[in-house]
Amino acid sequence: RESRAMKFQRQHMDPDGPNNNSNYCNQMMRRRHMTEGWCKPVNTFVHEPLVDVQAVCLQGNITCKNGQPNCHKSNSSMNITDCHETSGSKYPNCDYQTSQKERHIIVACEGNPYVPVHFDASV
Ligand code: T3P
Repeated sequence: RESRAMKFQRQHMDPDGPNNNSNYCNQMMRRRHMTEGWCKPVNTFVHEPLVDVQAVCLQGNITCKNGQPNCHKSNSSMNITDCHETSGSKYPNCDYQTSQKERHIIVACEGNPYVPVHFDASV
């Protein structure tokens, strides 16, 4: 079965993107299986090398939104794309707004090796 670390990569890693395309989120949310059973309402893709995102687990330690102590904020801003479900989206026709940004990312990390398992926020 899919580990939490692999799930993070499926949901949040796209080192080669973005493809500068307003349909990016519609395509990627479907391709990465986040439109099966429901439309995942908010999801961020990170366009940086995996090693650089994994390294965030060694960077500034902060409290996660859910109160757990294992979140980390990237020292540098990163290229990301935020996908937000539109008001007109209706499952199974999941529809997303695509917004490219440069932000510091906040991820939760777990395990040994200590790797990202959840995307908490961008700031
Ligand atoms: P996951 O835990 O699988 O990474 O918070 C609920 C989900 O929304 C969570 O999924 C992360 C995702 N999310 C983003 O991907 N980007 C954001 O900026 C925020 C706020 C949430």
